[in-house]
Amino acid sequence: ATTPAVVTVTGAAGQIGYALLFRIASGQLLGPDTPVRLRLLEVPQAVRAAEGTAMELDDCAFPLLAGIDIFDDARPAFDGANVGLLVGARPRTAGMERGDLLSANGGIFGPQGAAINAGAASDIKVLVVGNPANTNAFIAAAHAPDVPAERFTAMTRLDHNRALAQLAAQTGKPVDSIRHLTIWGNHSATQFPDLTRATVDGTPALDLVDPSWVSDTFIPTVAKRGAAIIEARGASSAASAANAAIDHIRTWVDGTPEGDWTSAGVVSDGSYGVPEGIVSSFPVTSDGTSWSIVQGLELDDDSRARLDASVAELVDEREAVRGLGLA
Ligand code: NAX
Repeated sequence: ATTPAVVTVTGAAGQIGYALLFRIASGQLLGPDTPVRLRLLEVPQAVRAAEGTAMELDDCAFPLLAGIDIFDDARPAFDGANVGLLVGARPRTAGMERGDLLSANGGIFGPQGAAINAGAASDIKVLVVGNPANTNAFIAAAHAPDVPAERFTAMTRLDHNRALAQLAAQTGKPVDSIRHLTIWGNHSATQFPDLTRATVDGTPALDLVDPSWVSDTFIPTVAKRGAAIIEARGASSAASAANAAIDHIRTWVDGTPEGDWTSAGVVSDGSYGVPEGIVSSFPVTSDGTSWSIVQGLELDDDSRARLDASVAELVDEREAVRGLGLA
């Protein structure tokens, strides 16, 4: 039998956690041959709720679930972790200033980065879901000097999947006929969902849709989808976010299919003029171990301006985090 992989999930008692844990335990994260040991991290007041979820996980009798441990302290929670899904975060509440939001999240993601540095397995793969995801990943990476920065990623796969669904609906083609779609920049309303290189059944997407649909409908629909879900559902995206987290890790460990790429927030190496060290979404491929930023794409003036605007927001967040002494 294979040694179980250790998967640490923070915010385990939250709504994304509830949509995520059963899929991990059933084998959808690491495949049907890899047993999983779950480590759940919560704040003390939510540990009881996490215990309830653990009882339900037990009651599924998942053959691949090797055990569940629950923690309210990051150090033991990340001990030996092969995968870290950092979902729990401090949400922005009405009237909260950005500095307060970043401080609260610095207090979460700094210690979690340090815990990963101290005790995670040498092959640790980290996905930050909790918002502001890119900057939270930046903070965590800054507190883990011994872990290669490339192991810290932020989730833009939900934006990517939303973009696939919008383009598929508009062209009347299945989602799996689409290649080479990209989300650039921050996981926020400034993100740039880019169709300039996308193809649908091999035909350039821009030959199939109207330019005004791209700028007036497609880009804002994808960028503001989170708010539209809240408006309709009365709660933020949960199952679709959990699904995207599964997709992100699955692609990381299985590799991207030949002839396609996906989108992920990764630490910039300076590609496309994005300042080195910033966690930005890019077109990326995985070889099953690490992500690589797709090189050599030409950005037209409109694309350049959209990417620059989103990167400016990330630079501002980085400066604010540094100003607060959080990284
Ligand atoms: P919930 O409020 O339902 O759950 C969050 C959980 O995190 C709570 O149980 C809370 O107790 C826990 N938590 C808070 N601080 C913690 C800490 N220091 N250690 C461990 N656990 C802690 O939120 P949910 O809907 O599950 O969303 C979680 C996060 O995902 C939010 O930050 C949200 O903004 C973010 N999202 C990110 C998305 C993305 O595409 N990157 C999309 C979906 C989602 O909006």
